[in-house]
Amino acid sequence: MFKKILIANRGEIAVRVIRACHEMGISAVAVYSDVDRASLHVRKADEAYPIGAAAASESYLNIQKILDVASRSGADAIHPGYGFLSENAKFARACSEAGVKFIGPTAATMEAMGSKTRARQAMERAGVAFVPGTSRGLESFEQAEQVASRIGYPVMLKAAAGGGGKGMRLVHAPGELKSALDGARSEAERSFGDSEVYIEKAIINPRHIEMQLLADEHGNTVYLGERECSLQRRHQKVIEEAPSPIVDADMRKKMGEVAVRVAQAAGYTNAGTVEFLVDEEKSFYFLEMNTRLQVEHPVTELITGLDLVHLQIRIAAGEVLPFTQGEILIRGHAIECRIYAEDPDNNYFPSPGKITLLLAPSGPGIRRDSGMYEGWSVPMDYDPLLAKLIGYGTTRDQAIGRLTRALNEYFVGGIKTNISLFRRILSDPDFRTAKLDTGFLDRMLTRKTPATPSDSRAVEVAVIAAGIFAVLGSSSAGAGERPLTSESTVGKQNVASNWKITAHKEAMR
Ligand code: MV4
Repeated sequence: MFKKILIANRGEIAVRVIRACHEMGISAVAVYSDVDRASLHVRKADEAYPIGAAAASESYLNIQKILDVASRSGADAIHPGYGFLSENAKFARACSEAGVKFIGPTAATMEAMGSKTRARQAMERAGVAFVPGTSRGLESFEQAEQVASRIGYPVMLKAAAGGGGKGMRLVHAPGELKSALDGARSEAERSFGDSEVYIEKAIINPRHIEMQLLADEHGNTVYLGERECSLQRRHQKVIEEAPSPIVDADMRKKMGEVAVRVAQAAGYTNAGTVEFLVDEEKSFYFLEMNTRLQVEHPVTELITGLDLVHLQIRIAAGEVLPFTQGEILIRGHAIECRIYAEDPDNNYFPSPGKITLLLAPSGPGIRRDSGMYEGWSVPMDYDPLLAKLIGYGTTRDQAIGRLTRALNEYFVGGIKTNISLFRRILSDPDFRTAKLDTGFLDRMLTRKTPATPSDSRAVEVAVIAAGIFAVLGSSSAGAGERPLTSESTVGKQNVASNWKITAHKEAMR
């Protein structure tokens, strides 16, 4: 087993992996950019090394600097987290050449799955259904016209090197095809340096359901159940849940066995996810494979009782999977909210700055994977994901109830967050009856609702009012409560103080 693991990432996922290392008695090495010097993952690591300026290309994407730290620290393995270098075949190869174990699949597997057309060709060989269309790039406009009329409009043009919706064009009629193809090609070239574009039948209002996989290095591959990831805004997941409300045991078995076939066809090892599009008839089609641990892995952990990061580390250390498919049981329901430093009243623009007050939820059925702490300043240089709040229950309704209760306990002062968005989603009738598809969030956000100040503003007003009441309204300050003094005025949020939190609790009752 490894003695020391370098975590080549930052934020909540770096904290998450460090925790797994410590639970396994493994020393954790952090790397950090200049703006991350005081961040939580640096505080929790056993060793921490500066690797450069804030720009990811100077730090978290810099293969040489990360490998230098691996060698200086004597790390046996590297966990890449998600994003950054986690799906970079060049990095995986550089790790193995440096004699450091990359905790993830091989570079060859990453390359095979990294191109959407190469992945579709692998599916063709494995007999796996993918969305009707071509498994190779379009050679000409005439070929695009022929395939489009064969599969029928609307069609979707996609960049082979793309992902996350970039380089995608929905085409409703033949007259639009030429300009859409030219546009998709030039965007693909600009964004990915690869203009290859393929075509698929467009599935209207699909669900995005993904299957978690685990494969050891001895030929054992299992599926751990699916996640419903249809609630996305601009191709960014907002809420994920497991199991999917529309997948029954029979469909789960079918999708799981297909996903295992995909993994075996790709020679996959470690944790991976196969993404499907599911249409209204519940037919499912291979979309793409993700060769990394995903942000939303906690919902699968909660319903299976498995720790995916522990298992990733054990698999990378050469261990055999400690269970068979039949021993994997799914119990209960988990729903995850991605808490972002974004301003819901200003088009969800990032809202960096200092966290001056942090009241975090806990209690029955609540898990919080967080990378923030009170007094920390959220940098503007990276994805503004602050934490993931996961609610677990025996049923979906109980999970919703717990998550709602926890969101009402969550207060992050000093910056804006999207916490109010989740209160809206979880109380939406269509969400509560699981009428979900990839268009759900856009429909909900464009629906007119009475203009209400975002909750954080409302809470701030309540805190101020309660604070004034707490001082002026009561005859004497209670035990441990300091009277209002100049340096602790409420509302300015300059310092967290006992009576302010007391006032906040009053406001939150
Ligand atoms: C599609 C599709 C409909 N039909 N492909 C979006 C990003 C990438 N994961 C694939 N995506 C889609 N591909 C066909 N043939 C609809 C989407 C899509 C989507 C898919 C999953 C989750 C959210 C989405 C939001 C918009 C469009």
